[in-house]
Amino acid sequence: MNKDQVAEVLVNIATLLELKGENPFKSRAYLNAARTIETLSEPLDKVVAEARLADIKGIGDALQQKITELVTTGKLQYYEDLKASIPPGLVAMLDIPGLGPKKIKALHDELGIKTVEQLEQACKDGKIAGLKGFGEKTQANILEGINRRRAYASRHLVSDALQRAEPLLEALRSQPDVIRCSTAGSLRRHREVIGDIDLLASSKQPAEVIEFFTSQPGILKVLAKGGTKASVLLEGGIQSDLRVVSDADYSPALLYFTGSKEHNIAMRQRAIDRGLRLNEYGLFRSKEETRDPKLLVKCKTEEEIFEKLGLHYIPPEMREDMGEIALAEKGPLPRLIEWTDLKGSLHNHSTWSDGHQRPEEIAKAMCELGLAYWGITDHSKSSFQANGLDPARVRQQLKEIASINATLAKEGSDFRLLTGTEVDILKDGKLDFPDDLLAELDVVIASIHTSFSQTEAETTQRLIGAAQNPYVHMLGHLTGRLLLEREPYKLDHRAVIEACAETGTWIELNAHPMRFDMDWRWWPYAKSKGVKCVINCDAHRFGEAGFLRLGAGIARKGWLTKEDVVNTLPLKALMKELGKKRARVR
Ligand code: DGT
Ligand code: CA
Ligand code: CA
Ligand code: ZN
Repeated sequence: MNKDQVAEVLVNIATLLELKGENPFKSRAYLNAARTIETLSEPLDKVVAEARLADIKGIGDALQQKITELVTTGKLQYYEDLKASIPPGLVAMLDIPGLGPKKIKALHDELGIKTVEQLEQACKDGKIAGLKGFGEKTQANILEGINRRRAYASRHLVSDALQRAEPLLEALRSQPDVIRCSTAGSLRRHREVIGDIDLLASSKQPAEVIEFFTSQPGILKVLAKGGTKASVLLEGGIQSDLRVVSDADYSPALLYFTGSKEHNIAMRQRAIDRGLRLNEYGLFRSKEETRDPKLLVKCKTEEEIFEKLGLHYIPPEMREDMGEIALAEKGPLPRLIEWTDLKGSLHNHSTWSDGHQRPEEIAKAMCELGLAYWGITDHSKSSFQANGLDPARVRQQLKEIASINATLAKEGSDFRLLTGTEVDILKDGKLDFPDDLLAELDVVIASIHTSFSQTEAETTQRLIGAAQNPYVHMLGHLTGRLLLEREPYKLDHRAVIEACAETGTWIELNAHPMRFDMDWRWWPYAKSKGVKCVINCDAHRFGEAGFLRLGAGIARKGWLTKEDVVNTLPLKALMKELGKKRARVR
């Protein structure tokens, strides 16, 4: 097991101990150990092999034994026994938003509730509201949480869907009977959340392609299998549909199965208005619904179908019936941003707060990826749960980063780390750091991490206040949502966007696949007001640099071009932009 896997087990143990009502210090010890392991600068197996774990602060003999067992055998008997000692329904309840181990234990002890179904019934019977520490509001929240969890269960993050889809698509591409193939549906449109993975292929031997597809690794179950269609359930719980058509039918089928449904309806109406018919089999010269090949308007590509309907090509990400058809009628669409246009991420964390690598390691890794810069914007002091920095530690960090940059310069590298902070916007709208400290930093992101249940007016005012601070470059993850986990807090997007426009403040497109925040639906409005976007990884570890690619996909859904996104600029031009808002007050 690697560091992250070991840390995950330790965190789970902490939660289970809490669920059992064990001494809180015991579960805190596991949490601390998890964090220590995650941020260990040496390879874990080396430390284990040399029996040096117990030398590390916070790891005693008992923990050393357990971690050693995990690393060497990949399992831990203690953890297995602990899991077996708790009704599985209680563990499942942990997924319900707003329910933590303490509350679940109370529900179990007081009312004997062991399953989510029993909990739902108890809420409906009004039995929860009367419990000490619960009340009407909590009862309603739990019920809503249960319903939401049910709705979430059949949806998947686009990152997870891509990870499952890419090997399947690769395999199809290598299959000799396949002529063309692609993803379709919401995945091709790069929606933030996906129902299922739609795949399309063209072939003269559809049955062979179906056979090949259904025998791929990673398939839990073949749900349906015919001569030209198959549905499978993939490991991880995502369903995937493959359709195989003749190559002549490929483009209309791709257009149709890419959707969205609303975009398709608008396209079909457009065809009808021109005395044509558009369906999954093609574009036909007909006033009635048909698939008669004699009436077919031959189109080899999607571009040709758009052209025959008097439209410029619409990239899949824009096919959401949000005005793209009217735009494509007027002229070529703007050239949307590509992820390779991005030169670095401005919002990221290091071991100084809750990140997993040190600035020095990060600089090396991001430079090797070919990026031009990388912002280190750790949390501010109020985010104590994320090990936020006080001003003294920020100034220490500034020195460390200056020395890393000096070394880079000496080595002739053009790559630079940028100093910064993700400063908390406090409950009352004030920032967690004074202006003089913010003025010393290259990049200042202001984000909300607390008091999510304020009114829309309060939250909006908090965000506008932050935008009005001359040292705040951008607002981070605007709505605080966690896709499939936590709903956004309420805010007036228009008012915040307008305040950003007035003050010259940028808005982040947080590219973490659970966030994609600000939502893509608001970017055309922000763009119309002249508000710039910054696509940030909010990376806490190396691998998350890859979020840039996902974030660019969402930016494309928001109709953004390279010019709309600040971190497409090279270092020098970026530094100049970072100085502009501040220059207004000097
Ligand atoms: P999802 O799977 O819920 O994330 O969303 P989609 O958009 O992938 O929807 P899905 O998988 O039900 O259908 C795939 C495509 O087929 C969809 O993007 C557009 C097309 N489609 C599905 N149902 C209809 C429909 O009733 N009318 C039209 N015009 N097109 C449809
Ligand atoms: Ca789909
Ligand atoms: Ca589907
Ligand atoms: Zn944050």
